[in-house]
Amino acid sequence: MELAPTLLPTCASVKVSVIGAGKVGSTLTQRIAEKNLADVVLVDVVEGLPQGIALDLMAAQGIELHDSQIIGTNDYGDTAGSDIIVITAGMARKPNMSRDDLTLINAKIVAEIAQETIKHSPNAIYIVITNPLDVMTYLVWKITGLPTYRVMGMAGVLDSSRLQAFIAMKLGVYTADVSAMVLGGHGDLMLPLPRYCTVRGVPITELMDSSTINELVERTRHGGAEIVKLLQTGGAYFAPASSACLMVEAILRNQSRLLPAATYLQGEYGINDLFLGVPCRLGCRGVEKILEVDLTKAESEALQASAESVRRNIEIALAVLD
Ligand code: TXD
Repeated sequence: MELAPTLLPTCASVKVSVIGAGKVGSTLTQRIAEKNLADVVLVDVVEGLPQGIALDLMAAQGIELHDSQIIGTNDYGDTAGSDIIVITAGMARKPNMSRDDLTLINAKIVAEIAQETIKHSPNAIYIVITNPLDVMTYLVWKITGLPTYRVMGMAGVLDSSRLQAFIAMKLGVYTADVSAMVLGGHGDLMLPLPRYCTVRGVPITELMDSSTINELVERTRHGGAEIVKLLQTGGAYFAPASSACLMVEAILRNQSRLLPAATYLQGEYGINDLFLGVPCRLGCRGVEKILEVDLTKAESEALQASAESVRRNIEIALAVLD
């Protein structure tokens, strides 16, 4: 049968490659596909794993009613021409491990992935998820040589959504009515900002006493560890996948959303040459703007402490790669 020439300039669709077909990568693939955001290429070193997950997800396509194509592969050639590359590959925490304990092993994995993927998708926007997040994002930027606005890390959306959930649970209100903000590195020194948390515009400082707020702040700081301890066999992945999907959607749909992301700072908040979580405007070009909110002296000092801890770890990671 001869096909009529297409009226569209090309039949190519939007393509997102997810590297790492573990818990976060496979759940993110499901979210992207079921929201019909893009075709997804899922890559892993383990033979059969991404292929099996892709086949399983495709078998649900007729029920979930989406038309995203999902391909599982061990070959980076299949990622060619990706619009977005999400890196989730690497080791996850075990009980009693900090995110920083993953630096040595994950630096090598993430560096190799950055090298392989940029060859095939020089125009992609990168979203890094692997821990320690702020350090791995820096490595991806260094290795790919991309402009800073095209590389970002996902953590602030997750940390903020945890705080949002804890506030909603405590007050017994609808979660989406709560707006919460967490800045800083994705570690124990992260900086939840109760002054900027509201329920439909009402500051939570008017709805809860300070000891309750402190309790929620501490729970947020250790939100990841709380889940690791319960699961015993890995870390959180449903909310991390949802958080990454929100960022993918903001970029692909050019939504100009104000979201916290690990982004490259050049003097903003008095910090230089570091990726750290701050509020950004995300759109089709990547990080389109960094928003500088006023911080008190104590908040500013806490952000600096978080930055210094990330800086020390970047040095460790770069030393491993030398
Ligand atoms: O907020 C955040 N940024 C995070 C980060 C929230 C949750 C999880 N976070 C981190 O993501 C976590 O600490 C890990 O460093 C990563 C991935 O977590 P996940 O829970 O998905 O880990 P899994 O299930 O162990 O999956 C990791 C996969 C696994 O299938 C490996 O075979 C694969 O990574 N892997 C690789 N794929 C491709 N290439 C290489 N080299 C490779 N090495 C391992």
